[in-house]
Amino acid sequence: MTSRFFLSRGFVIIGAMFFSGLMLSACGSGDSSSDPMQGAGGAMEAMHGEATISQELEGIHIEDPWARPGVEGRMSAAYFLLTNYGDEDDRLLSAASDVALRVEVHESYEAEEGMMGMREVEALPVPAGETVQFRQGGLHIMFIQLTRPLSDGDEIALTLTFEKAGDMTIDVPVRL
Ligand SMILES: [Cu+2]
Repeated sequence: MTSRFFLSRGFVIIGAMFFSGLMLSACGSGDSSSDPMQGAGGAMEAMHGEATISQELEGIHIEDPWARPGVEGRMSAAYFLLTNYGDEDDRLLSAASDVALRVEVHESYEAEEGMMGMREVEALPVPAGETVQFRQGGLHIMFIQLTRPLSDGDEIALTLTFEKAGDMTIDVPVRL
């Protein structure tokens, strides 16, 4: 099952009424930069000046996880760097957390001029020896319908299920 969300800069005000500004910025549409990837990179640098957190299992290494604050009933997103130090290619099959009714692996993309969309990725390749970046304006873990508010300073548990490495539960700090 694939979810699709489309946002247009022209619809930002309407979108904000329904989904809140957090969802817009979670998916990179809030960025006024003409290049969403470049804009996201700059935001990441600004937000990642703190000490990094690393968690590892079966050759799968998660670095610097963080999630956006969010309002109960709305959306949020989580980001991290995912590296496969193992000898075999793997795939990220799903994500789960008790902080949201639905948790999906999403990618943002430019649907057409001025439009940003995001869609579910059902089996994300994580090739041996490579790092996959989850970041604003790109891949992200989408929390849909938060079961509780997420506030700066909270920590949430996120379980990632890999085809070969199996389940990996990581602690994800919530921060601005
Ligand atoms: Cu999303």
